[in-house]
Amino acid sequence: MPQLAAGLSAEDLAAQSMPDASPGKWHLGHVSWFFETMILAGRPGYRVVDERLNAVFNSYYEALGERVERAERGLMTRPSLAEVMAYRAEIDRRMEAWLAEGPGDGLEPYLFALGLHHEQQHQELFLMDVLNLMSRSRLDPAAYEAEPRVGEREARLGGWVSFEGGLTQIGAGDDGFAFDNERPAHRVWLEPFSLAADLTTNADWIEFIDDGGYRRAEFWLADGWARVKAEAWAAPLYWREEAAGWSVMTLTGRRPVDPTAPVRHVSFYEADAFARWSGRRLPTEAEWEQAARADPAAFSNLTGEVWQWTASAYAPYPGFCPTEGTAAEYNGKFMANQMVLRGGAFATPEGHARPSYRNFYYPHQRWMFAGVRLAADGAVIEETGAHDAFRQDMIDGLSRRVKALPPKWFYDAEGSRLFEEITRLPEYYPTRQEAALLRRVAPEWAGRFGPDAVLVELGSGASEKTRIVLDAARDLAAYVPIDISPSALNEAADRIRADYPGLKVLPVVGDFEHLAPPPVEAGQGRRIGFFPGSTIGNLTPEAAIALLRSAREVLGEGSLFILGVDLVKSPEVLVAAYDDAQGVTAAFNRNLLVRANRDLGMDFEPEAFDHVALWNPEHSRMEMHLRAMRPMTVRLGKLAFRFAAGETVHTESSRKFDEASVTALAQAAGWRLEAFEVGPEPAVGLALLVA
Ligand code: SAH
Ligand code: AVI
Repeated sequence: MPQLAAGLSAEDLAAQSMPDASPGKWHLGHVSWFFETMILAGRPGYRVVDERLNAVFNSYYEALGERVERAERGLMTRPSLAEVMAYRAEIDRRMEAWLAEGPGDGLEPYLFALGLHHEQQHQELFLMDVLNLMSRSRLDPAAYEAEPRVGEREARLGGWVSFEGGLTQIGAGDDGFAFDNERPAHRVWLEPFSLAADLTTNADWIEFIDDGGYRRAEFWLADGWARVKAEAWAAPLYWREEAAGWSVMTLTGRRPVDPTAPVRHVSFYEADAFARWSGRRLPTEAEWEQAARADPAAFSNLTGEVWQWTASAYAPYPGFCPTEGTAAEYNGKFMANQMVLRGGAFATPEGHARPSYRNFYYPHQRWMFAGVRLAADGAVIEETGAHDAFRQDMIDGLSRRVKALPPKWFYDAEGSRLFEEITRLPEYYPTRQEAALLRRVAPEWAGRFGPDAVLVELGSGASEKTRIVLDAARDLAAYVPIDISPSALNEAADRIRADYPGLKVLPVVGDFEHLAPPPVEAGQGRRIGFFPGSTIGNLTPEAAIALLRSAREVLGEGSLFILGVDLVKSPEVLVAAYDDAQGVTAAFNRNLLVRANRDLGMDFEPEAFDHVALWNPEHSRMEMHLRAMRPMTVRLGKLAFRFAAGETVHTESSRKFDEASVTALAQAAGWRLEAFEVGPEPAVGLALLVA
């Protein structure tokens, strides 16, 4: 294992040699060599195209003599690409002649199918290796304009899928192609188990990181922990922490980490540690296969996103019999010290994967498109809650090691009313300060809107500050307030209609993290996004980038965006603003539990939770928590969630910005920062962004 030399960053380490990857032209030559060696060379009197290429394109077949070591393939200056392509063309010609003659009997038809499936495996390896190569360049080059992928990502379903277990059969039957390692089909006994309907996401992974996942030995296998330390692992491969949040190297270049996307490029050790941190485990390969056969529709992205690590060591099935001849070395000789992955990745060629497919890698390897689907013993829940996002978020949030709920659930009618009360508190400066600053900048900024503009407001609430913009932009064609709280939205829309009779008011109840284009009645005028109140600070940095990115796409080229942000200031001022003397913020916080009791039939005792407001300097954010005063158990249907005395549920983060972090955020989302205005103390900022 490499030692971490003093002064060597994780990135420097990543730039060190990569013994597992090969150049693209090696893959091109090797897959044709495979047909020549496995099929053509077996024919009597066959003369190979070029003896010298055998050693170059032999991957790992000891029976075939000398070869270039894998770690040395990167030094492959010759044969040139043209020579490799000429070799491929010659093998294609010979294989076509072979096909025209008709494959012989015996093993030949199987070896031909094996050659095709082998080539498909290398199509994926090619992309893994290209990405690794690109990741080593300081220029973050994009290998492709759009990600080469087999299909669209499937939407999240939520929840767990439970299975009774019992006696079942896994492995490939006699029909159709399968690799030797998938056979023979055989019986296994399974205890009751559940599998997550969805893959583990980047958001889940960031929580693991934020909770010290890579710093706490208690989650790790000994070998994994040794890797963490020796190679300074702090995140999945290709991730980098920037001012605006995490970024990741992809086949389309370096991108902000998409919190909703399945995590990729994690090793078995990381997958296993994550599962332990989650209070769950990895599935065995038999559980995975049984679930995929029994109820594929109950899962999202079983294949087509990432290979999923299992807890199963890669070992022969009972009765395993390697393919005869040279191909005996294909799979069987790797059956020690590796772990099985199931599923298939976005880069796996169509039709290549199947439920019995056994992919395998060493537990420390990370350059594959590998991720996680969690498993658990027994039944986790009886029904999935795809229809009920609040319920799903409650289950997800209370199941975490560090309990957390998304702040958007604060805003039922009472929550929206309490927020309005907060805006009038002496300690809560942001609303007053922002309104004053907006009065100062609105006339000039509104002058840039042009005729028939459409004002699209995110998280509009009572639409009070909106009036300042409406007063400054008298020729607006339409106002589209978007809010998750129907009561606040509709009451505000009625008041605006009454006070601005000429204006089309088109309210949309919805989640601004899933933005839809404005209603057609709004017309085609320039879109002006308006996102005041520092509500953007309630999102994680990654989600904030994703939101601004999608806003840019939905509002279109030439649009403007007015973004309100609260600025970093002294912790005393901040804490007072989130822990007011009258206890209104505490009531706002506890109302989340009142709402859960009413909407989900839960049995929280809101008064048994303390309101906690604290400044987190590491993440530059105010945090609100609800802290259990004593041990308690709360129920959601048949599910029970335990709180230790003093344990908290993290209910909200309010990130505080400065000009640099706002600039980085805007840039990461593809906007240009046209202006940034700061008001008097306690200061908030307003940014004008241009698409
Ligand atoms: N813009 C107002 C209100 C801010 S309070 C102001 O500056 O004073 C935050 C508002 O965003 C609330 O009205 C809440 O209902 C809404 N909200 C929070 N999360 C949301 C989400 N994910 N989608 C849509 N609206 C949301
Ligand atoms: C809506 N949002 C920006 C408010 C904030 O300051 O984060 C919500 C709030 N939470 C406590 N007080 C106000």
